[in-house]
Amino acid sequence: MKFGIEFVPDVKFYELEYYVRLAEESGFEYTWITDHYNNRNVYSMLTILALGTKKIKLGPGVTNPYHISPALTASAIATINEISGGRAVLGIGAGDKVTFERIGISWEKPLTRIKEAVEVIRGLLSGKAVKYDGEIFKINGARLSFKAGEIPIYIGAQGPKMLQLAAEIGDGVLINASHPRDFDEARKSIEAGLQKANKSKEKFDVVAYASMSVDKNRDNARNAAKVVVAFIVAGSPETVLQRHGISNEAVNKVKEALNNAFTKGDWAGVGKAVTDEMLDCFSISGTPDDVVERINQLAKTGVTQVVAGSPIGPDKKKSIQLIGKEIIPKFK
Ligand code: F42
Repeated sequence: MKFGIEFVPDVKFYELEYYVRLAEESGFEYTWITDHYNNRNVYSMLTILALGTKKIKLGPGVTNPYHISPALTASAIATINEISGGRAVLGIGAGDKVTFERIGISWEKPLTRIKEAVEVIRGLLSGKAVKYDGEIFKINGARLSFKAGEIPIYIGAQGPKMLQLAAEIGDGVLINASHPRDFDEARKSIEAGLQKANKSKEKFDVVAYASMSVDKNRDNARNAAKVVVAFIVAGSPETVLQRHGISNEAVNKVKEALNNAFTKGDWAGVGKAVTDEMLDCFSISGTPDDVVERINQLAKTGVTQVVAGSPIGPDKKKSIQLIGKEIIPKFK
């Protein structure tokens, strides 16, 4: 089992560098940096991380093929690969509808756009001149002027078609989920995609990109995850909520609590609306032993990498060290 860690670049570069170096020292093999227009630029931050670390693999988790051209994505990730001495990984997904609306991007044909973007990026990273006449992207003999090196491409996916596409064209898939039920379901689409592309599953990285919260004290860990889980519940598709038996009534209570938090500052109300089932379904939260047990369950569904996503724990520094000391060694 490989371990990764997610960071949102909503902190100063030196703070992000501190946490990623701590994660590297704690045994994490990957760090994935989120990409939304309103946070600090993902590639600027990855440059700092590439210079400040020695072995951790690093990349966007995930960028998207809407707000910049795939040619720019190829150039940016190849630059990170050069600066980091060959440690870059590219995570790319359909992007986030809500943030796109703010910058006037319409979320059209995400599957087609991802497929074409990945094909263009792979062509450019191979060093050859790319001629591509796609439905969305038209490339007329573009070529990078420097060697990119080998860069794995992972696709962020939840829906069945995107999961299948990720297996067909990607080196891995980053799935925003924390529960074995979700991966049992995802496995069908992944296997269909691998079969269609005649690829072996041994080389394909199935990544549980999970909300995680670890602490020696179970209650502290689980309480720290409540706000993140509330957002996940509020944003989850109907199919996922039904899969976990979360009622519309319970979801509406969470949405209402979030609304009150934003309008009246009542964040305590959010904690009350998030149930234990929701925490179990949409996060990996608890003591190190609880987390090890869940990761073992995920491994049985074919997961090969677990990414510790927000909040990581009540105290980020202590939780990163705790994962390094009491969880990662159990899977070496
Ligand atoms: N999004 C961000 O913007 N920034 C991030 O930092 C970020 C991190 C991240 C990490 C892990 C992860 O798994 C996702 C992450 N995301 C992030 C979200 C990501 O960008 C996507 O929004 C997320 O993965 C949801 O995408 P999805 O896999 O569910 O695909 C969407 C588009 C979907 O609805 N898919 C469905 C499906 O079945 O896969 C339907 C697809 C569809 O629209 N089909 C149409 C059709 O007609 O079939 C259109 C067909 C066409 O040509 O596109």
